[in-house]
Amino acid sequence: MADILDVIKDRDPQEKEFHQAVSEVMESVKPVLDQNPIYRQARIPERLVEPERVIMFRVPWTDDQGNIQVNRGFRIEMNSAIGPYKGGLRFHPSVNLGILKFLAFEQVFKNALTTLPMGGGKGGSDFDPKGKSDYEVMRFCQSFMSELFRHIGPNTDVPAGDIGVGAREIGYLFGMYKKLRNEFTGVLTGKGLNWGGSLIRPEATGYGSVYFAAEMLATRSETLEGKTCLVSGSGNVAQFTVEKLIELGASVVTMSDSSGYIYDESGIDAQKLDYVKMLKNVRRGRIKEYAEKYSSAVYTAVDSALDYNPLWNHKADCAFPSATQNEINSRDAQHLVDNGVVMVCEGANMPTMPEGIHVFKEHKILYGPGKAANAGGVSVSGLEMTQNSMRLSWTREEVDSRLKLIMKTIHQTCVDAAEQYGKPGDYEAGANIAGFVKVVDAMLDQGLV
Ligand code: NDP
Ligand code: 2IT
Repeated sequence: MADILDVIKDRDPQEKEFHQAVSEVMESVKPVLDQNPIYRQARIPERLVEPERVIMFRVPWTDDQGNIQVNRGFRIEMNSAIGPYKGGLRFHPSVNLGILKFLAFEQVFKNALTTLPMGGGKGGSDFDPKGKSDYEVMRFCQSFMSELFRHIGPNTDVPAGDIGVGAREIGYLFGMYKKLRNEFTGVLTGKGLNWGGSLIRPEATGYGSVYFAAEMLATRSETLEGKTCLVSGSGNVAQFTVEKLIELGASVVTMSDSSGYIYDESGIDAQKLDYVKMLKNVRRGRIKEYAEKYSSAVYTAVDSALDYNPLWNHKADCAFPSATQNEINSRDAQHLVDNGVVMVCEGANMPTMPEGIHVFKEHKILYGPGKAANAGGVSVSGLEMTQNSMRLSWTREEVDSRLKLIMKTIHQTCVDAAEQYGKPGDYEAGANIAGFVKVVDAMLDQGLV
């Protein structure tokens, strides 16, 4: 039987990020496949890498000048073995089929780790919300939903946010779905609090990532208190990662956007974080302005001539990549190690390149892979679905304590699976193995579908 990587590279040679994600998972689960021949006999690898369904569609809309614009919309329904397809929508000019397939593939295993009944999916568009007016974003979202609505539903496929899709976009998307279906249902998560959203959903990915980090540190009898932390990104995940780190007594010294990063030696405190939230969520400005407001901070613009990201080259104890995929290469990883970092916790999806992961493992860094560390977001999405089904809403404390318990359980699941397969302390192997076994056993139970 041909190696599964050769198969997908042959079939879709341009989907580099998808190859990377599949390669990482398949490498980890080799011992599982070797010890359980039934999985290969049932052609599980071949079935896993082929989405159950891919939807691609035209999204025409008009800009504020009255010009017609055309974008491409996608929804990848990857795997529904353990529940309805679930996963975010990304609006970013870099979006293509390969990127969404990588995200959908990761989502399948991540969702399996959450303990909740959710399959995996992902979608989005190459639409760039940057610089667009609210009305333009609304018209785009309405056009996007005017096709997507026929493929999704509260028991079929439940999208949410990701890069470029936050509360504003989810609102416009939900409004159009409701109008077209004449139904008020929990078809999207990340909804507004007064129309079906869950408390703690905005915070969940960042908080969950910090809870996971605390669990990893606890295995070495350490806490986050007093730790210096590097955070990348300044969007949803980064903001609430910083918020929880401040609460736990850590000192966060960096945040970034796609134009550059700020280094604030005196630490980003709660007041400065409020400014970042206003800057990013209300004014939709650039992180550079932080350094114009606070003299303790230095701004460094992205220099595309560099083969490393200087954000990762500061003295620190912990790193929380929370922007995007492949933001840490092997050189960045080496910089982190050289600067004394002992733990890397991935808020983003696949932020570390394979060579970077290799450096972390070589140096026995506590490395929390995205599909485990950032699973808090989709977990609280799952809790939002539960609350919608019951037509009630839980308190902040209730949701937060469930989130904490889920992150603790995911951590333990990773530890146990890694140990069982002879890789103690390897969270990457543990997450991939545990997620994989849960999904593929369900596939076997359900026959060849
Ligand atoms: P946001 O759109 O809120 O923020 C994204 C941040 O990352 C922005 O600061 C953005 O800068 C930066 N960024 C995006 N693309 C790039 C790029 N190509 N190069 C450099 N910086 C970039 O998204 P989220 O915070 O929701 O998502 C961040 C990461 O977390 C993603 O990998 C996402 O898949 C992952 N994630 C998100 C979850 C969620 O619940 N939202 C759940 C689990 C994972 P700029 O504004 O300049 O584009
Ligand atoms: O990558 C992710 O887990 C998300 N963007 C959140 C998905 C969700 O359905 O809440």
